[in-house]
Amino acid sequence: MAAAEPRFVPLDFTRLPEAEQLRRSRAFLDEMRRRRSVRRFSNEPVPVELVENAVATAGTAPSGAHQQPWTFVVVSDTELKRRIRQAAEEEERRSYESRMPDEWLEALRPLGTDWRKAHIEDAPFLVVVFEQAYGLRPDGSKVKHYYVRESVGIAVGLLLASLHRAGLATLTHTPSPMVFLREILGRPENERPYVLVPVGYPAESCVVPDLERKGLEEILVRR
Ligand code: IYR
Repeated sequence: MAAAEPRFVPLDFTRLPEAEQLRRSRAFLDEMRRRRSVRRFSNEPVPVELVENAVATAGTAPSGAHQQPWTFVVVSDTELKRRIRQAAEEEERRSYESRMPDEWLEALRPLGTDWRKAHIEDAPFLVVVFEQAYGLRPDGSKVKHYYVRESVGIAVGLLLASLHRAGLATLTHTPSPMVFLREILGRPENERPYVLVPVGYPAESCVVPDLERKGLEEILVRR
């Protein structure tokens, strides 16, 4: 089959005055500095459009060869959440009790995590992100995908930023191994679980680890 000729259209770009650029840039930085990973959620409901808009925002991410190799499963069903929590806790219990080496447990100590994952049931929504290791044509043949992990990682960054900007709390949770998510959520074999993101409001009792972020001078190199 002959490939179609590439088509180009004018870029939709708005040039901003510098003062406005700085205002927006500083406001976004201030906002993102307040983002924290939350492990204690209330069960207060969340407007579903906030989550769907965040998924749509994630879908604007750049991706290898523009293949958009991602699927976002938004889970609100109580029974599904219960099953996911149970499976995650089974794996996590084994990990914490015997699979994770001491060095890893030691690295996690400041975060205060353990195998219990109540947040999976408490949060009103779970966004389970899948990477499409390859594409599937309608006839079942495979399409090679490029830079899948990088593309999905960028999309998840945008998802988290959107949810935070909408006044919601999130956690990036990667129960390990997490193939059970494909089974419970009935996803096809080309999709691999990438991350599980509980979304909601923090519980009244929510505390977070007393962490500091690296300063700009530690992460930025000027040449
Ligand atoms: N998946 C486990 C362990 C864990 C690992 C890392 I690296 C973290 O930053 C946090 C937790 C859990 O979710 O508890």
